[in-house]
Amino acid sequence: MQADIEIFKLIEEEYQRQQQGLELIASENFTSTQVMRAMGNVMTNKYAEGYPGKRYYGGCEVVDKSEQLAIDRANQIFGTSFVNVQPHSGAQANAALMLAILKPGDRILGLDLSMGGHLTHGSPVNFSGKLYDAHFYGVKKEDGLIDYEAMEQKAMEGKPALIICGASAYSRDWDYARIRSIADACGAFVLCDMSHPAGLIAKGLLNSPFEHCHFVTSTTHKTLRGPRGGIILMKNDFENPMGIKGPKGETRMMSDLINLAVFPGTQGGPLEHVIAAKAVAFHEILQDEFLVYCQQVISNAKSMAHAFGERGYEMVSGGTDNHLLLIDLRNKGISGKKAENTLVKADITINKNMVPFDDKSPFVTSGIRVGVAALTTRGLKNQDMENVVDWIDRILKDTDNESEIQQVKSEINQFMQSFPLYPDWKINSKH
Ligand code: DSN
Repeated sequence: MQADIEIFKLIEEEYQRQQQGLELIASENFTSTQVMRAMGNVMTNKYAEGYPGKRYYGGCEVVDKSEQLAIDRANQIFGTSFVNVQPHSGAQANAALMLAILKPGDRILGLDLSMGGHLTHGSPVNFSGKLYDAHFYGVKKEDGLIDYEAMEQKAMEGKPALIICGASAYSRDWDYARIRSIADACGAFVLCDMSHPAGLIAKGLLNSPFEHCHFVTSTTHKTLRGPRGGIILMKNDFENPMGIKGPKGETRMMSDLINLAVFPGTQGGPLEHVIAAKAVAFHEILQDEFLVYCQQVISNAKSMAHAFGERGYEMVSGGTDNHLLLIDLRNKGISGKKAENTLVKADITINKNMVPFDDKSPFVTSGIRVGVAALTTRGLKNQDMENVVDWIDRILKDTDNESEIQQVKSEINQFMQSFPLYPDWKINSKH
């Protein structure tokens, strides 16, 4: 068979792009070489519909062991009693969880997308807004913090079946105990989608949702620094209060309903190579080095907030508790779209983002979201955040100055050579 030169050339190009630029997309990270090795191997060949010990295919005895390792390690990290490691992504995890606990038309209450929420928390263009009756809470105009009073009022009036917390662009921690008490008062379940700060939660650096939220979902590739994928967790399993029975009339536990909602409910064969890579990432998260990494993430984010503040940038909520910042560019007279498109010319990757009470469309936006998880993996420290913000500021101060853009790009490319991404990287069409 002829080697596929085109794709392997593109993989090499993508490696060079990642190596030489400043990666500030808050949902991205650089996974380890052993995680990548676990993702590209013979396990991709295996069909394993079902769960360890209960598969619909023969020959699953090896992948049973690796999937069980992933499950056991995730439970160890989070102190949980149940985890499903099969969701292909965070969106799949949320779809399966909602399928397990809701009926079409049931009411859900999530953080508005334009205030930092996620598509799968009820957006009208997503399954969650099409299948369920989605309502939203937001953040307060005066301080950009979650408006728990409005959440409570909406919950008590609307009696949702599910309250969703967690966000894609919220830089502060959450009061899970308060959300649970609101849910208990209106008879709702609570789902925390911890995708963004999951790594920081894993190492105890942010409030834990597990005591208070019935269900927790996450991606595995953001601050958890694993392969692209999703997981669903519960601290305590419990009998489903919806009265759903099994084939012999037995009461179903929530864990059964969730497993059934992942497979066969929303997915077919699990990606056992990716599950093996999740297990590797979980092994890394259990090490002390990962705590040092997460501490540096938070510290870098605070240094970055300080540097932006010194240069007159306004941050939603005034700063950060986690790995990201949401910057409102309205006082700088530049849109998020223009900022994103200009910064990328200098090899700085961020994303445009709506800010609360935005007057621009989601295609233009008034803000940008920046995160430090990926740069921290590269080895950048507090003093480097000052340089990073300085480069961003030099570009945003004069977005039409092409020679300054090229100058910044060359400084960045030079600087990033000191932080090799994968020093022994080697890929070509023969591999
Ligand atoms: N797209 C991811 C993010 O950037 O936050 C969430 O799905």
